[in-house]
Amino acid sequence: MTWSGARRYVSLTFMANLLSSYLAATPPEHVTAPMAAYVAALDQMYDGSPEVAAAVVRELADQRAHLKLIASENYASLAVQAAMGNLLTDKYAEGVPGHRFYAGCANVDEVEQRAARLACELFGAEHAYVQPHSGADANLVAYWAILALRVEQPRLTQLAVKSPLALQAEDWQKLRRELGNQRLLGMDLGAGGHLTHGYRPNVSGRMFECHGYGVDAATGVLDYAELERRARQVRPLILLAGYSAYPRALDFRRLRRIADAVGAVLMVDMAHFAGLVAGGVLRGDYDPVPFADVVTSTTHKTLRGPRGGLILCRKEYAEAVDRGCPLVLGGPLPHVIAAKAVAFTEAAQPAFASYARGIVGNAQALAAACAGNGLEVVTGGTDNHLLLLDVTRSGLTGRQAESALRDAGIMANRNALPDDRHGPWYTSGLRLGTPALTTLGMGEAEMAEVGAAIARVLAATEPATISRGRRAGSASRTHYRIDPEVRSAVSRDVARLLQGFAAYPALDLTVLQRLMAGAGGAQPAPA
Ligand code: DSN
Repeated sequence: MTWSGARRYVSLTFMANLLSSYLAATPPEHVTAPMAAYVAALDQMYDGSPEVAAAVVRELADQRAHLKLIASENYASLAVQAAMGNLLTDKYAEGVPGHRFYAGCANVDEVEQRAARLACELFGAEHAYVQPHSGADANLVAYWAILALRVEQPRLTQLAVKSPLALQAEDWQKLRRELGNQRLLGMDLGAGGHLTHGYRPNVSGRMFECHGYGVDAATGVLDYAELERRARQVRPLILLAGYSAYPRALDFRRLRRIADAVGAVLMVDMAHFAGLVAGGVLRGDYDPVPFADVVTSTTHKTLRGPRGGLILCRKEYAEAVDRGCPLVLGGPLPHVIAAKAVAFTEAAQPAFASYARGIVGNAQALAAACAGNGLEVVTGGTDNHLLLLDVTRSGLTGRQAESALRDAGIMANRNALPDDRHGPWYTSGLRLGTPALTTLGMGEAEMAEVGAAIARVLAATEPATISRGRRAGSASRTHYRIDPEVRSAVSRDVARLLQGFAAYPALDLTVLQRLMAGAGGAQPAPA
């Protein structure tokens, strides 16, 4: 850049000087590395976009002010965040370590190999692929890897060619139809499955002939005998296990037997409970890795790493899975892979095992507190990190319950229940998870308070009455009225509870807010 170019560049930046303000206002003995690093990062961010820097600080304030019970969320460590926010984002590295389509990948190779090795060690897996950008990507790569190995490869061998590129147009069309004509058997979305497990509006529901299995209508628990009957009837290529809203442990030995009985590939999506597997809570028959052919996961839920995906598989699937790019993915995200390596290192520590035990203990304590306060807990409890409440009795929809809780400082998400009469948008259920509160250090005593607070809010909330139109006079499924006194009292209780359990305690929110407010008038620096 020429001198005048540099001057022009500087003229477009905003000079907030957050770091120098922080250092000037803080006695040296009170300056901490996490605060200095965070303020310096915000300073850089502010130069690019003051609005984004401000949103980050507002988000911290928001996270500090609410009890986070969203089962799929957590608080990734500052080390994980720092590993994600750096120049590794610049690098293209399509391919796999040692075999890339771009020059200069030595450092990315090192990071990716480390992450994959750590993932194998953590889960006792034969092979790990750490490139998927998300759980949805991981599932798509896994599906296509299974299709490649089980459908495409035999056909290519039969036709004596090595690659689909060598096929005649007619054979290629035939193979494409064959690839698109396979059967997937996964848990119904309404029973707690995931939308990438064959839901029609998702690509998974379009590329397979999809069949679903549910839970027992009376108990809400998976009925393995019925699942086996379904599997024998459908004879799927893939039997898929895993969930995003099912509160019980799955018996993978039994699922393996069912898959073997019908010649299916057993694929498990452990996105929600990977941290419980890594922490040794779900072991033996409840650990999917020894039983499944392919296991997919996210890295940011109970596993507490960066937002991203992961695939573990048996050796025979390794080559197909490693072709995730170009199969599904483009270039990997080396900065996120670096953060996965940090997270896997953290998850291998003994402290993570006690964290995982704490998640489940807290979920069970929260379920007991909810039930003890008159709420209906689906299946009567939980074996994992989440529980489901049926809010029908309160006369509310899940949507109303979710909003009323948020008003009182409690963040959870609505969730459809099996055969939900309110459908997937309004729902009759609430999903509560304990990974985030456990990260904050809360224990069973706090769960008792949280359960009581939830019950109190729901008891003090009622649906509003629709005043106009076709449904005038009937109960709204969206609007509600919450007793303002209860709302204020619970908000106060939540604030008091959170005072002892701050998210990111190494960060001084008041200082960050003061620095941002001081920078509010920052102008583009004069050229
Ligand atoms: N959206 C995630 C969840 O909340 O379970 C799954 O993708």
